[in-house]
Amino acid sequence: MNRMGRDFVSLKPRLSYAPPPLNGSMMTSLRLVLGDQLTRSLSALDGMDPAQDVVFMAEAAQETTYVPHHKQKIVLILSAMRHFAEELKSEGLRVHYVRLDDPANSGSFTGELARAIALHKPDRLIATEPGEWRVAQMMGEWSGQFGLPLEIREDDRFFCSRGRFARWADERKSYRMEFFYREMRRETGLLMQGDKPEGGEWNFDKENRKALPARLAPPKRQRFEPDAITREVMALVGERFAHHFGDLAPFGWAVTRADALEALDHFISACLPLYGDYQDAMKVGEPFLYHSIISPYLNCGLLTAREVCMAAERAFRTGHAPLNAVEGFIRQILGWREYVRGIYWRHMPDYADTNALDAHRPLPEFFWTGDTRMNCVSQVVGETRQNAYAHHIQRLMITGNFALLAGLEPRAVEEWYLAVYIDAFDWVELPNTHGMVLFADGGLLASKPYAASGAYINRMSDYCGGCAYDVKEKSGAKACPFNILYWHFLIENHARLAGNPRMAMPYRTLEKMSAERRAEITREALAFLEGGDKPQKAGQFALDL
Ligand code: DLZ
Ligand code: SF4
Repeated sequence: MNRMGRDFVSLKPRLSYAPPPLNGSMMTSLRLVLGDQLTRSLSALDGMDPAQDVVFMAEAAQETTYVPHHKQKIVLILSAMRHFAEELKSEGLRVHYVRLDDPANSGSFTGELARAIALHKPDRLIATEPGEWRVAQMMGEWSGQFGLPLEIREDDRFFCSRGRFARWADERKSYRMEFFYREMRRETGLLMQGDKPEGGEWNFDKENRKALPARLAPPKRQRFEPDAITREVMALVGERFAHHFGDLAPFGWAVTRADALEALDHFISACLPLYGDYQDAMKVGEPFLYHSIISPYLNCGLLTAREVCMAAERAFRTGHAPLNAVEGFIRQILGWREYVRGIYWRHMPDYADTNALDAHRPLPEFFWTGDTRMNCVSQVVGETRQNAYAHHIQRLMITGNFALLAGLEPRAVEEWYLAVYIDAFDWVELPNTHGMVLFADGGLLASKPYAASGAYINRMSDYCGGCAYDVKEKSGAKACPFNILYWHFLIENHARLAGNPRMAMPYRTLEKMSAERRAEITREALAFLEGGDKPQKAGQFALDL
């Protein structure tokens, strides 16, 4: 569970069932492909010599357990890795692949690399820069440890290199996503008319906040039936990670590029046209609505950001989807996704250690069990357990908003997000949770905390109708906890936030409240935070973590 954790495994070579090395006098390169690098055009595979070179892939216990990943997340990554290795082999490439259940598997990248090096005796190692600071630290030691040159290539699956982002960030004091996004639009030409944005505006979000009409039925989502490889991985995960969070089955995620492309096609044809309108809506029993659900594929490499953005742009150009939807979708990928990656690499490792709002409460058990009387939280945790997925507004405005208002410890919240969501890798999860959700970076990433009372949740969802609490009540036993915690959050953080111009309005309202009302808020909030939310079925989904 340690972000900075190193592995101290033995580097002694052991036997492996990987193919034996071929004899030859030319240079042999061992080419590393990590579990989130499953892209055929990966820079580490560039210029591969099929006769000499060997691809290295390892299922590593250290990676599957450093947070208690959702079972479906482990299945997706391991099954996608196995399928990717098979595809490389069918091209005639040599792949050194270590399975998790190989008795000789040492459990770490470093240990498995040592075994592969002993077997294949490469002249050099070639890698693509990893997605995680923790793994980058590990990688930084390999050349010295193994006495071999290690070439680390840029991850050109991203639009913006780390160096490019640093140059952009160096030029300004505060860096807001919106300006970064405009530069990326200009650089890529996506949704541009010459040097002007398509439709005359950069951002159409004002058209994107509609409440979902009660009778609108979102498209049914595709499921991909597990094949023999996936079923084998599911059996392994069921046995080895039974205590991890989340349902193992039904598992319907794509694990191959071909199926991921089909999922992308389905999104573009059936969902994208209404994606913008209902982007922020939430509905009981509709975990996916019009969302793309392609982030797991983008983040492990089955799809590339370029092809996804181009497919969306094509839908606009052919008149299939409106500009507000296409622009909103492209902004998520070309803007937000690239921006958070830039922030991550620019500010790690110190970024993870900040705690600007001095939040220290432990994560409540209901984040794992869903056993709370707050219907909104219970719905989102339940869907997360079932699907390893919740859409952005559920993550931001339900579980995230609760974590922010309740002052939960950033590290605990971050580990939760990293563990439970199928698309969560450190580079994307950390800035989203630490900066956007929790404001723990003090405003580096977001200009204000995304704090909201029950009224927002009621406006954007149908959760409140089925809740034990009353969203209209502001105090007393029935009052919606978000209403009480919202004002308590503002009171507690007065010194830190009252000066923020974007918080001026709520602070003006707070200042008009009587001292008695404020004292009541504090009393009720503390009573709630100290166990006032009486669970209905305590321990039903208790986990052994
Ligand atoms: C998240 C993950 C999991 C669960 N398992 C593996 C694995 O067995 N082998 C692997 O190469 N990568 C895995 N990953 C992804 C890594 O933890 C890590 O996020 C990436 O390698 C990025 O540095
Ligand atoms: Fe959530 Fe409050 Fe609505 Fe209940 S009343 S669902 S706790 S916002």
